[in-house]
Amino acid sequence: MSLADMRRVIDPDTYFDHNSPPTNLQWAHDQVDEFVKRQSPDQRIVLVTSGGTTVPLENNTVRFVDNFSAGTRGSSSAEQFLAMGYAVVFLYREQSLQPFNRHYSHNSKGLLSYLERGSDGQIRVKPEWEQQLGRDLDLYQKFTGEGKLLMLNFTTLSDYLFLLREVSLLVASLGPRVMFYLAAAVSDFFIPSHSMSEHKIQSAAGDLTLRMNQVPKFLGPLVKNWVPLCFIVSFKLETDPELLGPKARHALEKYGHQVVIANMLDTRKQKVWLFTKNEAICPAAIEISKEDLDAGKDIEQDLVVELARRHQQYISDAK
Ligand code: PAZ
Repeated sequence: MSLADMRRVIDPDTYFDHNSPPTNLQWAHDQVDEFVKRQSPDQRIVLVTSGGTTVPLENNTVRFVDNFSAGTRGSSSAEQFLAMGYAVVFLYREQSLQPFNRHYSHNSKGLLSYLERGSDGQIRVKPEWEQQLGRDLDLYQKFTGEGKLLMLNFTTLSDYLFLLREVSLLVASLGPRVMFYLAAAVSDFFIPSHSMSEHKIQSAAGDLTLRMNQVPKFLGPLVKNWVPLCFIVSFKLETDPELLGPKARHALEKYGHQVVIANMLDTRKQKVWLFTKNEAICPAAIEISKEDLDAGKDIEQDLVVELARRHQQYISDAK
């Protein structure tokens, strides 16, 4: 393949011609279409993306590159958006944390530790878990039953990008009342399908050297072409504190969207900074104490309240 071909393949506009859509794309399209039609004309809607994308090393995938994200931010935020009256499309990595389920699915306890057999022989929830589990079950059933929570899952980078574009194009015409809350940890590098080994990479040849291409920057097309009227919140994660501010500012300047939320890997559950056009030098910080964190408070409660406030202002300004 020539260099020119390579460049064409990794251009955001042509990415979709060179990679296969996920098997749930049509299903997701129909679900989102129905979901949107069910909402009232002034309903605020948010697309929350959550969890990490995988990057396969083989077309018949045995091995893949993954990342750390558990989906805590996304699943907790989705609960908070629902509590604040939003309708939520939750685009999440398969087997990562999900709203209302998140307290039970991924801890060291395991499902069986929540259950016991009563004296009547029936299996039941242990009394100490009844209140919390009952509350989460009721909320989950309420929001799904009312058509306010729609969950779509992805695994690979490519699944994610196809689904993101699909949802975007379906909600674009709703304009300012739609928020994009892009908390998923999306890979920066991938191996294009045509450069990948077709079958399982064999070890007989010795060490493995990987060459990965840069993933095209999709925030550009998203902001400019797919959903130019929507309220867009992206996230920036770093491990080097010197880079966080400059990179968040750079993203804001380059894409011109509404908010970049900056967080450090180690402290992401306790502190985030909100960069906006008017707060590029002195971003607003949202922080919770270690005591609050240990007591089970999620920083997303405060974060989402603040974003919803800014979103409401954005909607009013657009009228
Ligand atoms: O999923 P999680 O709660 O473990 O982590 C959340 C996060 C750090 C992935 C999110 O806050 C974030 O920064 N997402 C964007 C990461 C990036 O820069 O690609």
